[in-house]
Amino acid sequence: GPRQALLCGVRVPFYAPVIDTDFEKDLSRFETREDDVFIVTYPKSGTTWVQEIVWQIYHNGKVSRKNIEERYAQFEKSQLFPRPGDEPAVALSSRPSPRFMKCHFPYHLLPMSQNEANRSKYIYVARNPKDVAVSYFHFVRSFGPDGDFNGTFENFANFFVNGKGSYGLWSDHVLPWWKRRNDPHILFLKYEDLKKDLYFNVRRVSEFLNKSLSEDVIAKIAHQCTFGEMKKNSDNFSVKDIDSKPLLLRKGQIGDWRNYFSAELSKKFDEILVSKLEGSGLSFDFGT
Ligand code: PPS
Repeated sequence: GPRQALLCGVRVPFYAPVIDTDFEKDLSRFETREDDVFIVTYPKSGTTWVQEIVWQIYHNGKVSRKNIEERYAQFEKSQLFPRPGDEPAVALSSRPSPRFMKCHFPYHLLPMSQNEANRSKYIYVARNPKDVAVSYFHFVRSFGPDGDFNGTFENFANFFVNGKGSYGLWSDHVLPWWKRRNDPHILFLKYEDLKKDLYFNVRRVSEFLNKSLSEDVIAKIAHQCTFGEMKKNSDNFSVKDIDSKPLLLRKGQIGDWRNYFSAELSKKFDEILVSKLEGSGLSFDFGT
């Protein structure tokens, strides 16, 4: 089907639009609002986690029973980018404020107003690329028969490390966001930091969003957004129309890659991806 491509004889599902420079002209039609919140990531880096944290911050610690897909619009699926075939477009212009959106676009494809009066907020979440690859592998494997990835982890990892996915090379995605980390409308988070100190990071996110919360509410949110607590509401985090499996909450750990990577593959990731971070000040915890 149109959502698939062959790579080294392995079927690769392109369930999201491949990054295309044509998007840029469509993006200018999108009107940002000051109270828009974008959660931006390279896929499998902690999007859902931060979506849930932000939602609870806006709702004073109340846990929603709605699916995360109903609470957030995926920006790529908006009416700006007509998709061939199956998926209906999301009408963003008619959505009430504040609009909660998730997006996997690189920095240059995110709509950003030059005008402070309607400049949205962007929370970028990054995760070490080895764990991202493992998480992504499980994700693509769990698609229905139509989009099934039929390769091994090794196949997938090679496709990932060569930047063949829908969102390009991991380091090309992360670094431009990292460079803008001090812009007042951008907050740069790391998955591994959230894992290590969720309370501190929930407070950071709430301050960034100008939502002042009591220490109790921050502590409550930090507790409710642990992997185990979110897992209790798995149904809220399953992707509809793909499978009923809770694909968005799998293992939730730092360092699971060690169960999948050969020494050689790890070296390849270091040479092609991790080396690109040198001199940028950005580093990751790869777990033990
Ligand atoms: S997606 O499809 O891009 O939106 O996926 P995304 O949500 O970015 O990434 C999914 C991974 O994030 C893990 N996750 C969490 N880890 C720790 N704590 C919490 N609360 C949490 N919520 C989601 C999820 O388990 C996926 O990682 P893996 O390694 O596959 O478990």
